[in-house]
Amino acid sequence: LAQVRDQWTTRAGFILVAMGSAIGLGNIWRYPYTVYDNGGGAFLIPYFVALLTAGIPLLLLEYSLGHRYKGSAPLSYRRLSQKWEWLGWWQAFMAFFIVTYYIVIIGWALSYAYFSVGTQWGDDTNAFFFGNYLGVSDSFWNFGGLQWKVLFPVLLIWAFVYFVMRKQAHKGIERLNRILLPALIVMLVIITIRGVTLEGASDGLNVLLTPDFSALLNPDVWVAAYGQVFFSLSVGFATMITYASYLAKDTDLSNSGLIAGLSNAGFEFLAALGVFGALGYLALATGNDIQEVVSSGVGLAFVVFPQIINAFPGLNDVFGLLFFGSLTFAGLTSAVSLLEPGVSAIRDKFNIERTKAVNLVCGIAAVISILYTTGGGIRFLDVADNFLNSYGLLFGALAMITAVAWNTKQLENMQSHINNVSDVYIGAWWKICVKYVTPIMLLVMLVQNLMQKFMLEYEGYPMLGNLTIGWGIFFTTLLLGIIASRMQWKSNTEQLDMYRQKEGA
Ligand code: ALA
Repeated sequence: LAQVRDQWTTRAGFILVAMGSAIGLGNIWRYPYTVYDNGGGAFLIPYFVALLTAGIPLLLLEYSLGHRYKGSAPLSYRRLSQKWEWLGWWQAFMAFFIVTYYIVIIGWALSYAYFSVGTQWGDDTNAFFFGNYLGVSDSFWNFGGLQWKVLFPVLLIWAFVYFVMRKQAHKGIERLNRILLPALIVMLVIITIRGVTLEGASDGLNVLLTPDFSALLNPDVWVAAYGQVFFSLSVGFATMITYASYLAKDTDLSNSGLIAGLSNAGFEFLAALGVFGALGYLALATGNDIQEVVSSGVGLAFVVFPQIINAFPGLNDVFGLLFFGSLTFAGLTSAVSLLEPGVSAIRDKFNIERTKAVNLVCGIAAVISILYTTGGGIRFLDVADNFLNSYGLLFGALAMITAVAWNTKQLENMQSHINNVSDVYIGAWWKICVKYVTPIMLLVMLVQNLMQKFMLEYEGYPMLGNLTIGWGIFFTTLLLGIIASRMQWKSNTEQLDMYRQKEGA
């Protein structure tokens, strides 16, 4: 191809960006609540089963696709077989739509880092978040106008992200991760130590760690575990294919994958310990039961955490800054990893400069994200997030397995490719997981999810809202993927085909 591919400076640089992509908003507020809601300590069993049989194996599959075929997701799939190019586009479009709201949550975190100084949210943190800050409108279709308090930080985040993305990957994304990731890790460790040493922390930790084994019989718990592992490892977003394509030729893959996958799980667990320790403290300080103070998703970080900070025994501003600062940092390193698949795909296909591709991708994404800064924004965000995560990523992963293992039958070649370059030997377990275990689990989960949600209302939102926003985004990404794959390659297609013949695929 005419353009020189971006390349990470070293293998350590790659591990860093892979970890930065994985460790994100999912680790700090999504994981703690998901564990709590799905059987506490017992959730760790399905979580580790999902991590070892699906998360890490698929992570390695994505690494091997990107590294072997040296391309963005669409180019890598095309080199696997021309008929699968659409899948690369679909996954890249899903990452693109996810980042449009992901950035908005980072904007909230940035605002809250600022509000931490002098605990500006006051005593009623619920009214502050939904009322004063988000200005939530009264019904689903009422956009309620732009919320400048939300829009402003979101635009700041966009400006920063744009500045990082314009530079070549090793100068922009890699450097960002080199600075933010170590800082983030130190901040998370401090939060955890402080969280578990607070008075009453043990009550919170008991709730988190006491297993409810009956939860293991509940299929929803397994669905939640797989969903969490995929989102958290950034599997199914085309990110890891893209990142691995920027690796030098003989770089280890399996060891890097194990490091990234296991450390992500470790940080998830650390964050959960800190958060639950702090919840135990809040329960004690307010004289409530822990079940009463815990809250789900967005609420846990933006309603309950401010309460914890209010009740903090000294240095509350600092703890607030640490918590919301780490949320912002974790979000930023993941957000760039959600934008890169699109940028890389457009550059490969249309043979354009990085800056032009970045202008296009960031420009359109920024405009779409304005929708989520309106009074109705949080509901649209919730529906979009739910549909992309519960269906999009999982269907995408299933299609990826079908493409590699069943249709083109390249799994063995992928395994040899990994083993040729890596320190840790990947055995038959990997093929069994990718070819049989994961697709069966994914199918069961998807059927389960579809039966529950296809015709039902989600979270009591109007049917039309789910159909248009939820399913609308799902099918839009798919359709855009198919259209993009039908467009003419502006780069050297002959070279693409020659590659396939050489590989005998
Ligand atoms: N993997 C990223 C997260 O956990 C997307 O937030």
